[in-house]
Amino acid sequence: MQGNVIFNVDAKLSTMNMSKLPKLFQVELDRRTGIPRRYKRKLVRRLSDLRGFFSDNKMVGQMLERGKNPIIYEVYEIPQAPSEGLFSLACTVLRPGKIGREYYFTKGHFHAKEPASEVYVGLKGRGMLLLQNREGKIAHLPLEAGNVVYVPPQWAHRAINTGRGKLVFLAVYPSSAGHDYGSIKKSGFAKLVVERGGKPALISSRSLKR
Ligand code: M6P
Ligand code: ZN
Repeated sequence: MQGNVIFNVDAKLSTMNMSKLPKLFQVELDRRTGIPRRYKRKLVRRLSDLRGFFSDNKMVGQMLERGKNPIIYEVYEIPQAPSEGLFSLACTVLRPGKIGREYYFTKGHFHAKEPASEVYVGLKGRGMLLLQNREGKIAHLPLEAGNVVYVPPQWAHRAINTGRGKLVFLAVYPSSAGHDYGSIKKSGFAKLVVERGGKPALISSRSLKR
């Protein structure tokens, strides 16, 4: 079948030599969970890793003291060497839940090396992406099964699970982008997403900070 080439090359992720250009690969996403069947690295973020991020610090402290340290999210990464023109992939599984009234979220980050865009593809569940630029301008967009969100350079981004099930999404970003968590940890996002009357609502972060 000339002119109709189908590639189906195994990822061989565990043996990938990061100093060379990546090989052709494809990877299947598990239909039920959305998780890639092959990945290089898995990150697990528990409540203790998000100390200082949720507005109700006191509740976080009390939970950890009682030995309650739930998994908030997991990231399944298929990284590439940090060279221009390469993309890394990451599938995040953000659990449903709240700390007080605030829904579970990812830490959120600016890219360390600007300008770097990112694309989020919603695979499962319901939630939103909260964005904030360096001038403090804030925006939010739905992030859910079946939609795609484009994150332009210089916007910090945080995923929030406002649904009852897991929120699963695939991110594609330049492998040299890096993560700047410090700016967000220091200043925080200007808005929080909380449950109000059974529905998600955005409120000013100053109104809940303890
Ligand atoms: C997405 C990508 C990753 C990121 C992950 C979790 O998959 O943006 O780069 O690591 O979400 O987000 P965070 O790093 O902010 O905790
Ligand atoms: Zn990013």
